[in-house]
Amino acid sequence: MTTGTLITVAPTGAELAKAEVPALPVTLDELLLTAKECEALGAAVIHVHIRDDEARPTLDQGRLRETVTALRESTDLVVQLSSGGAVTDPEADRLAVLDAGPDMASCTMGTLNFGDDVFLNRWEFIVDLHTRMQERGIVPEYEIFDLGHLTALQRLLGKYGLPAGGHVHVDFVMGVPGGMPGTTPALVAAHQALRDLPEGTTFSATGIGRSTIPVMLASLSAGGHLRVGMEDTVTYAKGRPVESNMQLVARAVGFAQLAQRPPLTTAEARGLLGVPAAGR
Ligand code: KMH
Ligand code: ZN
Repeated sequence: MTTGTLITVAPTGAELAKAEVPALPVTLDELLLTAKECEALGAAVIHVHIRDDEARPTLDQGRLRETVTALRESTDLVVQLSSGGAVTDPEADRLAVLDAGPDMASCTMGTLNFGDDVFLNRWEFIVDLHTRMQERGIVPEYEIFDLGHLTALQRLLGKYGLPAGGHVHVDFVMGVPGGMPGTTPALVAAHQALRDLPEGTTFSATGIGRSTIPVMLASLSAGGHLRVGMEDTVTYAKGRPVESNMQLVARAVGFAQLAQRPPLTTAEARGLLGVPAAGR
């Protein structure tokens, strides 16, 4: 059954430089303002990467904890920390992200070329992430950059069981140089492959760069959900830089309403994903 649309905002990422993209939220204050405004527009989940005082990506434990606490105090958003970090982050630091106690964390389902870099996700590392999240009641979002990552997820769930919360949610990250393209046929192929996963598995999708709109439309028409944000897209239209994450969320909300699948509230999103209710 097709429901309303889960909208995730990914406001910062680890790849872009503040000097080149001044609208990128990098301080805690900028992140909180973005979070509150995106929630008011219709976002229900925030996918979080943080930066240090020089705006460089960091997995500093103190800052992660402070960020989770502050987001919980000022929003009802589902707080999803990135365990992907930056391509240079060591596995131990990426696993330690879970110590900050988020509602959710990302879990990338395989290694891939990532532009000129390599985004390393060894099988044993994936198993560690999945089982630690099970133990701690943290709900994973499985990041799928390529079709084979869904096969790896099928293997993971078969060997180690369902995630915390019992519901499987994946995110198709499309259009990364080295992963699947951000096209309708690729999304249809990924959607078809969900048949091999547990009944009721849900998906969202995001298209990097100029693939953002085709992926958004394809996902909505296939019954999927949406992730948008400056982590993935910094050009709004040809020759027009993105002004803010809110601009991207507002566009996604507009498309979702046109599709007659309006944004899910944060409470509805928690119900869908198996994340416990907000404590505020
Ligand atoms: N920054 C990328 C290397 C995730 O957040 O889990 C990994 C990434 C995926 O963004
Ligand atoms: Zn990310």
